[in-house]
Amino acid sequence: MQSFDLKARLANRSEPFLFSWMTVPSPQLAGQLARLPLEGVCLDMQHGMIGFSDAAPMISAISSAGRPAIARILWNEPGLIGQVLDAGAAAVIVPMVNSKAQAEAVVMAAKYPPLGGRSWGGYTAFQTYGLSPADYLQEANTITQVFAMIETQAALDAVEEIASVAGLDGLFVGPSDLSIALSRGAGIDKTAKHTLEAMKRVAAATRKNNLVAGAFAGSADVIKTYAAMGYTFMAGAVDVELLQAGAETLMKAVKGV
Ligand code: 3PY
Ligand code: MG
Repeated sequence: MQSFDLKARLANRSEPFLFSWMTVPSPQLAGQLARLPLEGVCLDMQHGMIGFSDAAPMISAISSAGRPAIARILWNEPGLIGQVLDAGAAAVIVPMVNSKAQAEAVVMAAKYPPLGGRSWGGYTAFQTYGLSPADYLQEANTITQVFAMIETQAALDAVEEIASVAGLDGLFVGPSDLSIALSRGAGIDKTAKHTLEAMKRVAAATRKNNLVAGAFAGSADVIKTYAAMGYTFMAGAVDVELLQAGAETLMKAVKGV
């Protein structure tokens, strides 16, 4: 039986919800990260090395540790959305959602009627949430959180329309892709003026529609900057970067380098 209520937690916007970000396919590491003092674990199935057969036991390890498993899937494809939700993911983050129609397609795949048209068969999800199939059908639209990524010029241009799509739970900014797009390929800068201006617009669209404002942040400084703009659902620690930081801290303490 699941011990978290992600929707209720995200409704409390006084305290940001910070989660780690995994690129390495390992259920053991997923279980370890789920026990760190962050509130959830996201599997990056777009740019990490994690395929669905890796993700299924990772989602189970994270859920068993009492944390919500979040999946950033490979692309905006209905089959990929249903697959991770059926495996028990508590939230799905869908990359490159560039129009209202694309956001409607996300909801169609992720939510059961009357909001959408998700296909039935979440056998592992029933177990994860400790619900009978009949109860899962009633609860699923609430317990699974769906985020559309805003990370292109087209998405930014349409962000107010995207945010108005019924059934979306939040928007999630990909500041790397967004800053590349806004600078026409000149650079990646998660806190450049143009990036932050765009993110203010995204945050305003979430506020207007009572959606959760999410973003990939990465470091403490970036988290604080985004939190001050109203972002409350943020990725704060990438698995391989945590290892690197740990090794660097050790070497600095021992050898001063
Ligand atoms: C981006 O910043 O573009 C992302 O997709 C987050 O990793
Ligand atoms: Mg991206």
